[in-house]
Amino acid sequence: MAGRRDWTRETLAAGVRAGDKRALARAISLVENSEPLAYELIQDLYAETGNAYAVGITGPPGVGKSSLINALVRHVREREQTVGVISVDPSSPFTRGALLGDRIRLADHFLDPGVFIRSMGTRGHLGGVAEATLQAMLVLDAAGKDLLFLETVGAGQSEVEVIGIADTILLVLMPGSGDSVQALKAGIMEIPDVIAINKMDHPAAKTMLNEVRSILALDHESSWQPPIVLTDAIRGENVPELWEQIEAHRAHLEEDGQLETRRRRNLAGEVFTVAAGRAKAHLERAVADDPELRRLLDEVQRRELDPLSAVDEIMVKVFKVEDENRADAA
Ligand SMILES: Nc1nc2c(ncn2[C@@H]2O[C@H](COP(=O)(O)OP(=O)(O)OP(=O)(O)O)[C@@H](O)[C@H]2O)c(=O)[nH]1
Ligand SMILES: [Mg+2]
Repeated sequence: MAGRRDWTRETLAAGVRAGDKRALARAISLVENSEPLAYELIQDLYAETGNAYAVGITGPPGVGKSSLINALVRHVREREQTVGVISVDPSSPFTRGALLGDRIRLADHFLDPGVFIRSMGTRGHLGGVAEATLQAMLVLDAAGKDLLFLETVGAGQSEVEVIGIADTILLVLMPGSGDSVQALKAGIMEIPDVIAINKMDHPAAKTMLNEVRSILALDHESSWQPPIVLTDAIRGENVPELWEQIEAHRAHLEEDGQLETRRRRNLAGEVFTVAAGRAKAHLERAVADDPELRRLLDEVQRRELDPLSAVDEIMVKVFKVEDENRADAA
């Protein structure tokens, strides 16, 4: 039995390929901690990925995302599909297995060899949330999981970046979560492909359904109209119908090569997001370590130097790039 320190690049890659739970757990811990071995592992495995279908599940806190994932996992397991689940909790520091609530909710599946579940804290990951999540998803993809479920809370910019790698995005709402309806209306959440209104027993469920439906009706352009499904995650009500809608979206994407287009766009987006995250971290370090750069910021504050001139100097000094427009004008 390989102990904690015994994993090598080769044994870890072999363990991941075999879907060994200990190897997967170790690989994702390495990812969380930005360990060099994680990068090497992804290098080795990347060519073998792209087979899993990824469903992103997002929505406000407490609407029942984890409960719904639990019910969906049960449903797809009945159909013999294997699943990897990553629950991202950007606010929590690294804690293997993170949230107690999720643990209990997803405990049904812990002994099932066809299911791998992991909560991931990402605060403190050098490359940010998107980078850590992308790598964890690639690990589970390489492990041969048919389906990947990725849970994120909320719909802020960083969550959108995280969920951006999913093939199908499921937005979970519950009656009374008015803020998210507002966000949908404002177009902040132009992301969902399928919408679940969970806790359908709630007296306001129908009202919410109509509200969401009327917002979606404003969009006449898309070739895909997000279906809305009322669900009860605890009793499993309408979970098969929800899964059917997710599969319908998948079929829609696969129909005319749209899935490939979307994945290409998603991966390009991830590369840019991760590169931008690294560039920002590099910049922050450079400013912190360089009194001259810090002085520039002081000068901006004292109004002795305008902000864009400071930017120019920083770009030249830190990234060795001249502003093209300005260089042309000069
Ligand atoms: N009545 C009812 N309760 C539900 C339903 N789905 C989830 N719950 C309950 O709602 C609470 C939150 O459920 P979770 O599945 O943890 O919700 P979540 O969206 O994953 O929560 P966070 O990850 O903390 O944002 C739990 O107490 C669940 O038991 C449902 O369909 N009906
Ligand atoms: Mg949850």
